[in-house]
Amino acid sequence: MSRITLSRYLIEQTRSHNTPADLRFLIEVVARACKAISHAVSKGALDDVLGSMGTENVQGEVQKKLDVMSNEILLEANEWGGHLAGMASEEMDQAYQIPGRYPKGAYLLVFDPLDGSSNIDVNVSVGTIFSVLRCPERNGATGDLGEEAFLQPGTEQVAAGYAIYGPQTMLLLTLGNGVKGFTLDRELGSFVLTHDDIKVPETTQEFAVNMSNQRHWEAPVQRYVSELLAGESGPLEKNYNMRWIASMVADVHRILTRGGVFMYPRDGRDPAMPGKLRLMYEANPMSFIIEQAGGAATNGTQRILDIQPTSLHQRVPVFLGSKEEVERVTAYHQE
Ligand code: AHM
Ligand code: MG
Repeated sequence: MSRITLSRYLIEQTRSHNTPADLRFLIEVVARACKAISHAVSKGALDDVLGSMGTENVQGEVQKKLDVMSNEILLEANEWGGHLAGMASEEMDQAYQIPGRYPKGAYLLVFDPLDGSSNIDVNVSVGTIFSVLRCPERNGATGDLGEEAFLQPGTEQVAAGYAIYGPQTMLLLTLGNGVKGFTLDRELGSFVLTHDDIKVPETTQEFAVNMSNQRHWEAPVQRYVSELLAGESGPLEKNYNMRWIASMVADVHRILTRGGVFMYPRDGRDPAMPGKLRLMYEANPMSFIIEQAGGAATNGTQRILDIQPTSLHQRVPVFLGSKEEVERVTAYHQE
């Protein structure tokens, strides 16, 4: 049987679901950038790409060389094609303006260029997360594109995906009709459809959370996790296993493959930081993918995709994965 490449999948989407040609092009460009990032990541110490830049991003996090390189790869790949009105990234304080010498397009691209920064230097899976929105009407305005254009709830995403740079490089993608998984064939240089119609199992016996933060969590999360830990003799009457990779892409990828619940709860240390993960380029794209795969995603009290963003780098608590567990921990927040 002939293999379905990402390009063929996208062309077939245009035929069956009217996916616009410029969106198709956008996804292809992002995928090409992910191949370049995958290549850079795989070189590691050979190309002297490990370690820090000695700079901090807007969130006060130390930037790794590969964080900065990945950001540049995505910007350069996407700025000239005429498909975007602007970009925003974890690694940039403000929205990135498409240089005046290039045409502007209908879409906005938001990304975390290299998620799982703490794993870069230790040869553990990292990834790229991206979200695509439509640029609101600018009514003839010609000045810089402001942050407001990006502040749309996750329900407005027209596409979302992530690339995971692990033992295989894979691209997981949703255009709003299910989730497809493509594996990079390095010899051919193309992403090949290998995982059709991915579904998160509804029930699970696996959870992912950074347990070292336990003492800072709120009561509903304390209760839920203590019930998970109580196992068969506790109220949930089953034993759970725990995994924490500390790369959201890798934890989410495991959940898409074999189920589970992922949590990065609010914690009491800094009221200005309600959780660690960022809404626009981590929680929203991952929640879109998880919902499209039949799972659920909330911030404890609200569906993540319904949250009206108030700033580009806003953080939110995240509970996502198998429906039954996400519903349980969400219900505990309501009691
Ligand atoms: P990053 O985008 O700077 O890499 O931070 C996000 C990462 C997620 O991938 C992961 O789930 C989380 O931070 C891990 O946090 P912790 O260091 O508390 O384990
Ligand atoms: Mg990240």
